[in-house]
Amino acid sequence: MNQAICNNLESFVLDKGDFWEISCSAPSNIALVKYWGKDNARGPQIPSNPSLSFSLENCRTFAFFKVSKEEVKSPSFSFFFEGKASPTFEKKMRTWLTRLEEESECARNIWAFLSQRQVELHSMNTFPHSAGIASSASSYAAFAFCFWILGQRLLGKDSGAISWQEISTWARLGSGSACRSLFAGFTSWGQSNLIAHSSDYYANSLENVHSTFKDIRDCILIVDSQNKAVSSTQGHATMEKHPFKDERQQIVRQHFQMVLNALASGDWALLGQTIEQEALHMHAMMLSANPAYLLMKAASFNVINKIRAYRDSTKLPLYFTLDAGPNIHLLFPAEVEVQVMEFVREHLQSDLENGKWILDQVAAQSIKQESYFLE
Ligand code: 2P0
Repeated sequence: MNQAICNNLESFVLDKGDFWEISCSAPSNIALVKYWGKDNARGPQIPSNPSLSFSLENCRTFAFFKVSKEEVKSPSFSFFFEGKASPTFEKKMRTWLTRLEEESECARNIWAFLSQRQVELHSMNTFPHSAGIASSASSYAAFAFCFWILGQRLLGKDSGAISWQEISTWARLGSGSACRSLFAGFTSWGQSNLIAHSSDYYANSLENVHSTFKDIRDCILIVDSQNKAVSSTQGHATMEKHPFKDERQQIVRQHFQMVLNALASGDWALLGQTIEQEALHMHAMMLSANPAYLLMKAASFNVINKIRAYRDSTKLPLYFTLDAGPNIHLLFPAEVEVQVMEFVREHLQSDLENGKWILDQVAAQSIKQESYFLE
């Protein structure tokens, strides 16, 4: 498991004399049961419903964090995305750290320390921007880990155990779905009587998963990579006064239970039918919001219809889900990869933007001690 692999906290920190350099990579994730709507009355980033996802092995964010050890006369705090200064990300990081300060004493110490130091944050993704892959999930997960590692160093606890729940909580405060990216394999987030120790504050690894799903493939079919007209954060907000708010809660909880049953029993058909229903239900919430909006494109519908027709004729277990965007995640077991990828090339590629797709799979490890930026 991921947790066993990174027990040595010190290995994430390089001592460069006047500076510490902390780096790691974290995976993005794709939800099978969607976090859609927040319960703002109960605190920041509290989900309206339990959600469930798996982490992606290859779609990752590399985070690199450089901080001066001693106080400096002119403290600085800057963010570089793919090597270029990004004031937008810098602002997001500041907002996140301020939010973290309110929630955790350890985070308060970190922010107080950073505000007297020279700080550089760097990130880059292994996947293209706006490809239907949640870069906020992998970014906040990676930086939550880096900040937490610094916090342990400041407390002199370099050799202690990693508190995945605390790091997941910190990531959630950056972006809800990020809390699920701290775990390999399948993950759930949100209080549910169906899962012991489940919480609205952090995610947990889902243990009861049949071996048939352990090497699940996800071919991400890029229909459109333009920025979305309505962000996920805005989308969550439309659920506050949504005319089908109560119905959504009832149905998403049914989906959650059915997906748990399917994952435990190894039932591909139940899993596949339920996740398709769930993805389309979330998009139906967008269509019926006030004001209504539509993130799927004509090609999204073409691709879905072709997937269903191919499944009907071949009886192969391939199913789709969508994130909050137009791109299609095509899920199938590893043993049918050759046939499915032939189908993708022959029948779906013409519907895709520049014929682009990304083949990924369930992550065997979440946080990795690696960096694009260092030798
Ligand atoms: C999910 N999504 O469960 C759902 C399904 C998109 C569709 O979580 O406002 O970026 O930062 O907490 O986590 C996207 O929303 O929203 C999301 P914030 P987030 O993956």
